[in-house]
Amino acid sequence: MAQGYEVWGLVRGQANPRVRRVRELLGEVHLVRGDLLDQGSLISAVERVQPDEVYNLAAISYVPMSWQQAELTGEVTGLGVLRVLEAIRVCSGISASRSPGHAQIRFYQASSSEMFGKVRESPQTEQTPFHPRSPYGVAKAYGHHLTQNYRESYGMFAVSGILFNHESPRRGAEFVTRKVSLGVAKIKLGFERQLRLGNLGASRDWGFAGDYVRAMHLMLGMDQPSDYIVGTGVTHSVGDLVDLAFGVAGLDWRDHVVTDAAFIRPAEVDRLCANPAKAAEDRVRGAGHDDGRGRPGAVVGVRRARGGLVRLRRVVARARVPIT
Ligand code: F7E
Repeated sequence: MAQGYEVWGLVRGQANPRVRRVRELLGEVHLVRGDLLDQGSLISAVERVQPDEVYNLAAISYVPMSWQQAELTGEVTGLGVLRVLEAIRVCSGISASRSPGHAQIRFYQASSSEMFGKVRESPQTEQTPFHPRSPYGVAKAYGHHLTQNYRESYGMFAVSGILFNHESPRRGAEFVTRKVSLGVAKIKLGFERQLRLGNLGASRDWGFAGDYVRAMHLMLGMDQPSDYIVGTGVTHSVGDLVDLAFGVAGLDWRDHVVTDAAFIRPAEVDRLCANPAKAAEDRVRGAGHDDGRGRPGAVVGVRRARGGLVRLRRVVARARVPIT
């Protein structure tokens, strides 16, 4: 919005209690109704907003949930991508015989390092084959390939950003970074004695969400559509994170952390590490840190200036993504 964008967020459900929180946090964001499970509602949303860019960040994004609700994960995280792409295609009048014109809607798909799963090589590049380890990773791989397919089939400006873990103070408390930081605070303040965690041996390439949102925006501003890895190239274990967080509070994690089988996943992604060389080479990268207040929604659309004015519309669709 600071860049002159008009931002639209997609909200679903009747009397959705999260809408009030979005309004409190992001009062200038316009809201439009729609659901990734409902093709017609997405067509209506795109028709109403007339976005220049659409960013699909919507997903059931908590990986353990994807084993509990595998079908729903496939519907939202996988087929939801198809429905957004179809809404754009239909509203733009694109068909096998009619390519998009010059002022086409640009589409960003939030793909995930979880697609690499049981990694074939390290660090991972845009060429590394996928071996997803969860229904979430499988659904994301579908969305990634579909985005490429719509680009190749219809000439759409559709790009897939393969983002490694990205964190901020707004991250949900169920994800390990916030679970650890909040857990340490509660123990330090005497509210809790223990922190129950799963696999401390897993390693992730953690980056800052604010930077990665800038990278998404830059991707849609490229001359040609292309897919990019976004990550730091530095990996740490969950154990390292725990050790550091307790250390900052002057505590020894061994006195408080308990391994709980409930948080061990049926199949784990052991170690992820990005090779973001292509993004760096093409200058697709976030430009420094922000204050952490900017919260990505689920679908973002950008509209370029016409008649000298920069006007940006951004559709933020949330499908079962907790707003905290
Ligand atoms: O787990 C381990 C866990 O839930 C990180 C999502 O945004 O990033 C995120 O997926 C690691 C895993 O994130 C606990 O087993 C240990 O190895 O914070 P997480 P994630 O699964 O890596 C990717 C890129 C996405 O696309 C996803 O949408 O930490 N771990 N003990 C634990 N994880 C959790 N949540 N809770 C624990 O107690």
